[in-house]
Amino acid sequence: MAGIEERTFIAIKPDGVQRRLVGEIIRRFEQKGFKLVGMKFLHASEELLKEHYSDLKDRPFFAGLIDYMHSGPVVAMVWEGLNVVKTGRVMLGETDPADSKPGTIRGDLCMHVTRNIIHGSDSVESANTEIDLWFQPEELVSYQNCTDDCIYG
Ligand code: IDP
Ligand code: MG
Repeated sequence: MAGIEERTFIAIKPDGVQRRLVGEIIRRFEQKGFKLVGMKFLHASEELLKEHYSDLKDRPFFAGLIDYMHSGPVVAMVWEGLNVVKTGRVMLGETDPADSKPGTIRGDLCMHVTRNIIHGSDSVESANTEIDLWFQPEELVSYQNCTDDCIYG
């Protein structure tokens, strides 16, 4: 089906890892029906994080954001599926957990904008840039998902 190969970059931030929310977050993407095509656990360098958040470099919270993201390991993932960028953002909720509806990851699992546990790409273009930044091409696994007929018809 057209569009089912769209990809997004999702990262569980250091607070999500420390709070043992890795399984809960992965469960939500799996149960929705998205396909995992890349995943690694790493302590990201400040250089990588500054590049990842380069659009925000002039914001007053930028230094604190980099310190937070560098405070511990993260889980970096690539998920694939129909409208995964947009739907992924809906599943995350709003940037500020206080504005996020119940049922969303941020709405259910966190409290403050500086500790909002998860990153998700905001457009197909930024998803592709972020995937290229965080993953080598050979780290993305190509395989057939045998549930495609059940999920997409
Ligand atoms: P997003 O993560 O929902 O895409 P962005 O605006 O891209 O939100 O901001 C990136 C990250 O920067 C947020 O997830 C959050 O961790 C942090 N952030 C955004 N706005 C603020 C703020 O006003 N104060 C402190 N941290 C912020
Ligand atoms: Mg963003």
